[in-house]
This record gives sequence, structure tokens and C-alpha cells, in this order.
Amino acid sequence: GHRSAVLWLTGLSGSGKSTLANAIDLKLHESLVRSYVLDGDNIRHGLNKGLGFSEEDRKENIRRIGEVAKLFVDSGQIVLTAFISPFQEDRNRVRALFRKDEFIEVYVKCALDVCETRDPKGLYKKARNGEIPDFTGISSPYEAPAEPELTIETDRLSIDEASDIVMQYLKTEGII
Ligand code: GGZ
Repeated sequence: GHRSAVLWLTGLSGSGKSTLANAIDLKLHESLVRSYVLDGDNIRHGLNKGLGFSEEDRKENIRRIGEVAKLFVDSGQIVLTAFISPFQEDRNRVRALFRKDEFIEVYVKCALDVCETRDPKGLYKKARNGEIPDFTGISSPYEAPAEPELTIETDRLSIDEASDIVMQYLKTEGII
């Protein structure tokens, strides 16, 4: 058996949150742990369709995702969330929904210039050109976590190394 928990990944666009979440998800499945990834693909296109990127909309986005994560934890699973979640106050509000040992804030740390070089969807280029307003890191703030349970530097580690660090943490904490 294993405990349930939320791995709350936070970081810039292009920092590798979804990639890392999916790599961890795969390793959890290989260890017969029930897990699920929430990201823009299954949340912003569905439940949160209609929310944009103003401070108010991001706050509501994160609030709803926190409530959904809570349902997954109640169902006994490990849920991984991959959202920029740029505001410390919004992340703290989500943290408050959980027991101390259930909420694991993972800072997916990557230098802005590296994210901007990766630019997999060409969004940074558009943001620099003024085609996307309120873009995190360019024209909207990102507040790095003050006291994350884990910091994973994706500009220094491979996906395999990064996901192994998180798996090791879950084992050390007795979650899996
Ligand atoms: C930041 C934006 C924006 C703006 C569209 N700012 O790299 P992506 O494309 O796939 O991930 C980003 C995603 C961010 O959505 P989140 O739900 O994670 O944001 S938040 O937690 O702040 O609510 C990016 C794309 O949406 N995107 N416009 N203005 N990212």
C-alpha cells in the first residue's frame, strides 16, 4: 500500500513541469502506485475553460485545481499537478486544504533564459513581441516558493535524474 498525497509542481512556462510530472507518474505506475497528472491539457481545456491569465483568473484556476487535487487525495491516490501557480499566497491557500504530510510543494526551478531558449510553443517569442499580455516571467510575476519541500533544477538534471529524486523523496517520507 501507499499513502495519498499531492505533488504540487510550480515553475515557469517551459521549466518542465508536465514532462517531470509524467515521468514521475510513469515510475509510480511501475511501482504499482495509483497516480494521476493534472495539467493544462486536462484542466484548462475543460473544467477551467473560460479562465485566462489575469491575476484573478489564475487565482481561481489554482483554487479549483486545489479542490480537484483534494478529491484525488480523498480517493487514495497520488496526484501530480503541473501549473505555473505563480503566487505564493494561492499556493499557500491550496496547502491549507491538506494535512502537513499530504502536500508536497515541488519547485521546478529553471533559469528564465533556459525556458525562453526551449520555448517549445513559441510563446516567449510572442510574449516578447507583445502578442501575449501578462506572460509569466516577461510581463507577469513569478514568485518562487519560499519553503518548498523539494527543489528540482531542470536546467542541471536529466528527466530521469529529476524524477528519481522525487521518487526517493516519496520513499524516504514513507509515502510509497
Ligand atoms: C503564462 C501562458 C500564458 C500567460 C498562455 N502566462 O508552457 P505552456 O503554455 O504549455 O504552459 C503555460 C500555460 C500556463 O497555464 P497555467 O494554468 O499553468 O497557469 S497559472 O498556474 O498561472 O494559472 C503556457 C500557456 O498556459 N500560457 N498564456 N499569459 N502562460
